[in-house]
Amino acid sequence: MTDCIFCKIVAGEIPSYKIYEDDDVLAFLDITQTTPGHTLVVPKTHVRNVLAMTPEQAGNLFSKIPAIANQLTEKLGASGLNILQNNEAIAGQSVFHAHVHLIPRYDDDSEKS
Ligand code: DGP
Repeated sequence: MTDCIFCKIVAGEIPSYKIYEDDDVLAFLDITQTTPGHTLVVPKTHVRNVLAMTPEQAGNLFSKIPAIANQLTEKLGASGLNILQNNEAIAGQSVFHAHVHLIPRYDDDSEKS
């Protein structure tokens, strides 16, 4: 999709700090860094959100989450991790290319979520 910021990140047209990449997904640091290591995992093929996904698209995305989440948690020394996923504006989605937030949690972080 020509006007999608995450499609541009996938294409390398906008820089990102890559955490993980394979044929189906790209994981990169979220620009907002809710906590250090806050990462977004996106499908390389444009799809609006989970509500618009086929089962195959969902499987290709969500099957990668445990390994990426474990890698982040271990490398950053986090004590846990939030997995968040917003669908449509009413639910907090601001970028309309499906993505999963991985938010590492630390014993001394100030996030209340
Ligand atoms: P959501 O609100 O669930 O749609 O989350 C969208 C996230 O995308 C938000 O946490 C900020 C992040 N974001 C928006 N633009 C960029 C960008 O250009 N680069 C990166 N790395 N993250 C972005």
